Amino acid sequence: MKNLIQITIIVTIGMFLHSYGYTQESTAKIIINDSLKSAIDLEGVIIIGDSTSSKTEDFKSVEGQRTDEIIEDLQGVNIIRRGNYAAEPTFRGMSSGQLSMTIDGMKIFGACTDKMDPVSSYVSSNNLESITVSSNNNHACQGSNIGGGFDFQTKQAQFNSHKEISGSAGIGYQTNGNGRLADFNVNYGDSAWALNLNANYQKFDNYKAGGGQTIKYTQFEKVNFALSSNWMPSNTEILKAQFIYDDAYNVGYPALPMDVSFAGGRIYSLSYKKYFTNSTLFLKAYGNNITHIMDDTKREFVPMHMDMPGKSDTYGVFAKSEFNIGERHQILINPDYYYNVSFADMKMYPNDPNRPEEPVMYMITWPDVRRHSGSLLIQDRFTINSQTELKYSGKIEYVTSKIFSEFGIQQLEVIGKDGNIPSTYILGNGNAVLTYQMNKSTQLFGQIGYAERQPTVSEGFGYYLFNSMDGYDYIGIPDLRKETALKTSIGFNWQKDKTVLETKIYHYQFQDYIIGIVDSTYDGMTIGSNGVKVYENIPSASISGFEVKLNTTLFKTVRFQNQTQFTYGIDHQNNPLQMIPPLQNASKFGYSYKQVKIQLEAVIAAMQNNPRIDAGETTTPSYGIINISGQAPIKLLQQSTSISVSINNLFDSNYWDHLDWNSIPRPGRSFIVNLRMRF
Ligand SMILES: [Cu+2]
Repeated sequence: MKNLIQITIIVTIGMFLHSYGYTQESTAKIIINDSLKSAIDLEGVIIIGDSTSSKTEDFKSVEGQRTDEIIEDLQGVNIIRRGNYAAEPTFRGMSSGQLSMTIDGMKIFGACTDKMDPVSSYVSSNNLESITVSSNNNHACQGSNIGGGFDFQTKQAQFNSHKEISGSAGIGYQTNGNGRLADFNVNYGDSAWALNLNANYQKFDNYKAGGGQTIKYTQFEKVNFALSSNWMPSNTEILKAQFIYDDAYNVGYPALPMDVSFAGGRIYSLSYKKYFTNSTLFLKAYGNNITHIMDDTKREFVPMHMDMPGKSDTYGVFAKSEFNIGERHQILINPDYYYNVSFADMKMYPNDPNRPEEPVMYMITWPDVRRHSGSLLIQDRFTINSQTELKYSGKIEYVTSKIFSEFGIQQLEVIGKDGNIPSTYILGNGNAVLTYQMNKSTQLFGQIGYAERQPTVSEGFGYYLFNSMDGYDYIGIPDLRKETALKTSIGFNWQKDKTVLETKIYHYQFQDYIIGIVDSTYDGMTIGSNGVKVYENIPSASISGFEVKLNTTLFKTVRFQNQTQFTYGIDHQNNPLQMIPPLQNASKFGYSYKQVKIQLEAVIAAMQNNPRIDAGETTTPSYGIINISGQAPIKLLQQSTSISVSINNLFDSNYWDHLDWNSIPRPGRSFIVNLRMRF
């Protein structure tokens, strides 16, 4: 009832405010994901079909927003929260192994057996240039997977910038959680050299949920530096070097039994691009080293203290060559190789005063799994006629993984598995998108694809990984079959003047869907666990849904955006799949006059009464929240300065999303103030 009243209030206020507020520009259809292009050519990458992209200027309505808050705004995207930091992005009810996540095309695999460190946690919001979310895994040189992927494009150093040295610095404060934020960016660019340094710092204490209850273990501290440098040795060549340094300390995870004392990422790359008359060649070599240390020393009532470090090292190289065959075919060839090492272990310290002789116990949870992957993608963008275009692609990937820890192999023998045999998969992926420009304002598209993925390191090799959502220890199986899916989507875009309407319907039909199934022949190892689940292939599953987005102008001065999304997922026995978001609607009203901007946002989520009970899910009530923000220029020290003030969760609602693990309430009302100076 309370929720119904709130929703009514939200809608009423929304209608009333038709005559005020706004900021969001229409979604960028063109992503200039290579900022250097402007120095040479102006043509961007055009995303065709079933994808969403967002440029920084579009989503950054509020200064000081965090990366996961930005991601959550994207169409088809929801986030899984286990705490206040590093939420895990999902796309249409698919997560982790079903999606690929890359930063500037680089493959990165988190080092946490509990998914506390999704790839997005290693990019800071002020270093983000754009995010592309695509249902077609082939477009952006990503790994084989089912659901598509996210690519996070970072800021690049700009040549010939309007000033040789330019940049910005900002500080912010958030009342709820005592959040302190600071960031800094400086760019140097002449005609041949460019350098960009970006820094970001955040520190939060525990936040309060709506109503005032303090949510313990929601604190975190994070620092991120990114350096990118570009050099143009000639008019047609660019050489880039990039380094990202990211450290997080003392990160609480209230939905899990453990926190993180340290999570660190070192991400580096070198790339080369050459423009020819009718083609381009791009080469990139990269590496990243991710360290993750979980501990429970800050928790009360720990029956057995544990140390759980993990690491993931990835090295890769890929090439992309684009060229034209005749007038109608634009070909992309993309060979790709990467190597990943994943290792995680745990030490358990018994502290039963009656049994002081109990020794420290040791276990390896990711047994030094070394994975090699090589793939080749070929794509043709075929212009059939002036109205119709067909983009089709095929990708083949060979991937092999082997355990290198003797101890890990012995552990598997205990449960009757031979860990000496490498697990090898040949993965085939194919995709076709047909777009038809019906008339000046209407574009239709239809997409069909077939996709295969290998099991993740946890699904294939995890050993007694505790899942605090359902309370089971999970065991991976090295000889799981690959998961496959047939996927289709259709939709249309309609655009006239400043109004854009985008609609999509999609369906994914899985075979050999990978999921944990209770196996009562094993006993749980974690104290208090419900038992053991083993990863298995179930015969089938499906996910379907729709997305609608409207962007328009009301009363000439107010920008209005409305996004609706719905996902429905079931397994072969018609039981609901886990982590499926309910119907959601988000509206934004924005008003801007000169440099003053005001925005009102209303988010409504329906109840989710279709939980997967055996995954530990419960029904989730509906909720509605309102956020308000405003930004204005001020004069300070003769510099261009702006101040922004926001109120998040205006009515202090006590709510949580269906995808928030163990129903931990999200933050209540919070005031945020941010001061930014540009030079
Ligand atoms: Cu972790």
